[in-house]
Amino acid sequence: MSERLEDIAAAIVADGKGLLAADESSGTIKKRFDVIGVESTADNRRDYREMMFRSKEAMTKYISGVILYDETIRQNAADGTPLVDIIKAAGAIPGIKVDAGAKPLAGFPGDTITEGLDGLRERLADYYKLGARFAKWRAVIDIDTVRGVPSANSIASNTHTLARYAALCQEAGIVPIVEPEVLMDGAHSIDVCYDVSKATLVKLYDELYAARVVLEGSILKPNMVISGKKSGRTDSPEEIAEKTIKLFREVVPAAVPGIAFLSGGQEDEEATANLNAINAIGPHPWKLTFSYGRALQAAPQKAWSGKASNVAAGQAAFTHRAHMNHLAALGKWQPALEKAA
Ligand code: 5MM
Repeated sequence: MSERLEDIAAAIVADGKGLLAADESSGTIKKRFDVIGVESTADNRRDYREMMFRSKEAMTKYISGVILYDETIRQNAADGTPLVDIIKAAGAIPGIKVDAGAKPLAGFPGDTITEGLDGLRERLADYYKLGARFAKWRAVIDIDTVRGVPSANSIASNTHTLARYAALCQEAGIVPIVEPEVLMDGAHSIDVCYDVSKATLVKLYDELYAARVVLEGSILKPNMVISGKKSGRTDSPEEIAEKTIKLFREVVPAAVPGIAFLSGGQEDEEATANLNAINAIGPHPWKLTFSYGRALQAAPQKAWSGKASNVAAGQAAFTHRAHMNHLAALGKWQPALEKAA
């Protein structure tokens, strides 16, 4: 594989391929395992992730790269093979989450700031040696119109931090995945989501330019433009696609090679249907694909449920979701394909 940032970024968003976000921190993976009644031990976390990374069809045909957590990038499979080597053997690219999580933003109740810049240059050099060729940093922008959340200071601080992270990544030969997640947890309308996402992305690209980040060697990982979960409204895939693409055409430079969406709490099929609708109204100046965590993993987690005897079922569930999202990334998915499976 070429080591040019532009080539790594292009490989991440190769036609019909997307990212598996398997970078749950210890607290998050424990929550996921609690749901399926599995204890969150290092071995169980390894077994679960090894199951996905050894899903040959998914990893060779549909998944371009995997976002790992610090523990996972250093872990070996049960037979002693580094997990990173299993990912690379499938032709996928190992990546790493480098942020230290979102913390309350002092002076701005309800807003958060993502931490993790201290020592990042040294950590990136270490992760490069461990095989990572891309990284991810997630900024969290909540919406609560009653409380005035997000504040302008939250958007400014988070986008500035994302730009500093992205510049450090590129200095280290690592492609930055830039993730400003506008949460879909609130009671807001799709139009409020549009406005907040637009304010965030306008500021983000200002900051990335100011930090001299080479856009051709970066990937955007955004939310879709969608109503808040507590709004009581379910938007059609067509409306989500139309508003999401309108926003991106206004604010995301064409120099950005790809946009890899987060799923943000959408149901599995919903995330696939929305991605498909977005691609169905192309062509677009950027590749539009998936970087899903929950929407790729909910089904395999349930099918596996911590039992070695369920590994094949877990792999089948993971492969199916990866396949459906592969088709959606090409605008070729149809609901009937879910039933057929
Ligand atoms: C897989 O979840 C990632 C890690 O979350 P924590 O740091 O909170 O443990 C998360 O960053 C994820 O990559 C993105 O939010 C996208 O995941 P979804 O589930 O929204 O597709």
